[in-house]
Amino acid sequence: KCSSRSSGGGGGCGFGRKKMIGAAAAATSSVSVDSIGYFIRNKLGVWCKSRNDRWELGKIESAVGEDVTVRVSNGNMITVSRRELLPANTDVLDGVDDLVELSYLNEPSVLHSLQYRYNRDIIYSKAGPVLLAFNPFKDVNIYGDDFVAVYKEKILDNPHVYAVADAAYNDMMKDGVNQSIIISGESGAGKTETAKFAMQYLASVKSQNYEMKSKLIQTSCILEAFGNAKTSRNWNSSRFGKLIDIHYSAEGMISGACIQTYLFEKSRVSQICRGERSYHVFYQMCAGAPPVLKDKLNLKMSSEYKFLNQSGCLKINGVDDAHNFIKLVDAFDTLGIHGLDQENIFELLAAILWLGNISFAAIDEELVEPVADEASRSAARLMGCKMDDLMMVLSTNRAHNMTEPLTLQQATDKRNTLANFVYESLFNWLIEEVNTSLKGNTQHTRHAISILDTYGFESLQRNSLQQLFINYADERLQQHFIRHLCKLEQEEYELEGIHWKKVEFEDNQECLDLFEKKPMGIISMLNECSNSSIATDTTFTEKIKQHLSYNLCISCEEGAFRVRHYAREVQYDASGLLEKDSDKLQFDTIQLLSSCKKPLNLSGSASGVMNQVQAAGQSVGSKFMDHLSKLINQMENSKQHFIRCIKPNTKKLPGIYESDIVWEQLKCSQVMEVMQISKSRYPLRFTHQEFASRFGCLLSTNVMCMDPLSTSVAILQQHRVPTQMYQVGFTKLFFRGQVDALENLRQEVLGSTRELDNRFLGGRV
Ligand code: AD9
Ligand code: MG
Repeated sequence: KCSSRSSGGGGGCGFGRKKMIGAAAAATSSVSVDSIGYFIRNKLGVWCKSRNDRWELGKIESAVGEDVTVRVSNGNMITVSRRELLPANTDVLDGVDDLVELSYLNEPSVLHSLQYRYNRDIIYSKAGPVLLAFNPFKDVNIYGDDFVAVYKEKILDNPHVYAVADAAYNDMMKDGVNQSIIISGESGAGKTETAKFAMQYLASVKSQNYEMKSKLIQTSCILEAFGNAKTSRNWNSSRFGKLIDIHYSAEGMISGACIQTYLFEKSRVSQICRGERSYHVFYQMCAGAPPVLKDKLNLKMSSEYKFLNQSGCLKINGVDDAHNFIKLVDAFDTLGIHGLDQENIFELLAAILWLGNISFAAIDEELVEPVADEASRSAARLMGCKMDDLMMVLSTNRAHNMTEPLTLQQATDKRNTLANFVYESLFNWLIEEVNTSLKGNTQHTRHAISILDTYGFESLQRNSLQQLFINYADERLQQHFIRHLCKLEQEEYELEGIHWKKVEFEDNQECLDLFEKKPMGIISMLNECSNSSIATDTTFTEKIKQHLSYNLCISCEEGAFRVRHYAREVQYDASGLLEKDSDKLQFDTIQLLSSCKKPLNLSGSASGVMNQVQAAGQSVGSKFMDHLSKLINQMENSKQHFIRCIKPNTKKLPGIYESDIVWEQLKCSQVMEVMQISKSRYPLRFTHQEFASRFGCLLSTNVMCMDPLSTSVAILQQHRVPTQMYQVGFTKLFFRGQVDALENLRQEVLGSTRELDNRFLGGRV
């Protein structure tokens, strides 16, 4: 029996597609002992693992005791324990659009279905309420104006990022509620590309104001030039998280937009790992600046700058930096950042490169001073400060009327901190400029659609503060994802006392407590230590050990600690954590920056880079925790659409599907659990009151005086709505699908052909 209550989904269940959709989640269990005979008689497919640990599809030939012999697709026989056998779906279900439609939601079935689609360049699939987006690593020709039109007109309704964007736009227009599209996935999985496609759709869904549309599209070019870089995992890795709000008027026209960024990786300016690059804009400028500008900036080739040549990687295959420089200048023009501002931006970038070339000469065994050469002269000139002041800052620490000479390490660190700071300030200033340009007409704004392009989980060889915060944010967003799609849904079923097959999922609250508890969580303790003059990285780890060892998600080692994140365990190096978290500039560096004339004020704009000098000093962690809470709050107050990007292989090549890599991503993002809950989901709900008053007209008059619950049940029984289609909760009725038959009857009874009352039905699915 395949009713919602029987929830077993074992081998004996029929295989008709429609019938099985009702079968609940537990269909992941192995082929039951009783059904082996059924599988043999009906030549049904099963999955078993071969010796090399790969899933093989086959048919059961015979079974003796615990052992089952299976003939796999290539004709070989494999003998496995019957407990290791999993039921396979019939071919009819190959490549279904929504994985929830599979009769069996087990690992090999899901992997097979996704591979079936991927091999045919069908990169999008639904996993219940989540869109899975596979990175094709090639052009799949499913984007652009023609495709926008096709999804707009609903000519196609297969899974696509355009379909998600379309749903968000329509829901906003219909329900008058803000929407958010939350894109997550590993580095290189395709989040930023997906965000751009969503934005492209949202900018074109109605014939929008041309100027605003092109500004919005061109924004990505600037953000990527300044905020993306080649890493070992992605040639165009975003080194910041971003949320783009697109504002709409009541008529659905774009009225403006606003970008928020977080956790920008400034250390990349002065330090890059082998094989990686710094921010694209440096290489673009060195390759593409016209001769006049080059002269003005005393600009050399990228290979001549230490900040760029330190990693042994200056070029990216297939990327034309010089051409991208032209595109960047075009984007600046489109967004209204021209002339003097552009020149000042390039002066600052060149100043940063020259800062990196400043070398130090020993003045005694330990101490050094900067060399007065082309590098220091160019850096001072381009920053608009006095050469002597720069030399002084890089040769001594001055505080409280004391002057201390510097060691090579101290001098290098100070120079790098200065370069990182100037670049980060420039990045923040640019975001403000872009936002000013996108501000549009706020008076007309009614609602917004936000697109979140998050940082993916990171576990590098050496993990420091940046990874700690990225992974904390990822942990928080994962909780949001799971809470929204699993926890709240099941809690409501439980509260309402309806019968469903409970799906267990891992809650990461314990790991979040580790970070968030006050005053004894990692972020609070970090904040306290980085503001203390006596705390060190060692005392910080001691403190963790002392106060957090009760938490099973953490363990401490010499100079490091390990956190068990929902995705993976990561070891964080404690050295330098406090300094990075305090993010303080030395007093004399601040003075130097304040004395800078021209470029740091970027044509005298009130929100010039210098304003950021004053803002520096607040602990990075505490700032970020506040920002993240606001971000999540904003999303919670909107209708959410989830997209999970998946990397099909680690080689970054098209046409390769590595099952273990895909499974790892599905498993750790808990997409399987979300699907299982969706399978037994009741998407349409009415309170008894709502249902009784809407459909009460379908009852014979003698039962009209009953309470709403009894009226509702009477309506359902009188009209013979199949019991597997609904459940009766304490305060609500839950339906598996639409109640079309009742709606049609209601229309007949009311003798009216008018359209369904959409407002009444809206928002309940
Ligand atoms: V990171 O966390 O910022 O390092 P993302 O953002 O997840 O990462 P990104 O969008 O940058 O990954 O995608 C990586 C590369 O995959 C892109 O540069 C494209 O070359 C490729 N890609 C991703 N999605 C698509 C697509 N839908 N079609 C074609 C794609 N290529
Ligand atoms: Mg990205």
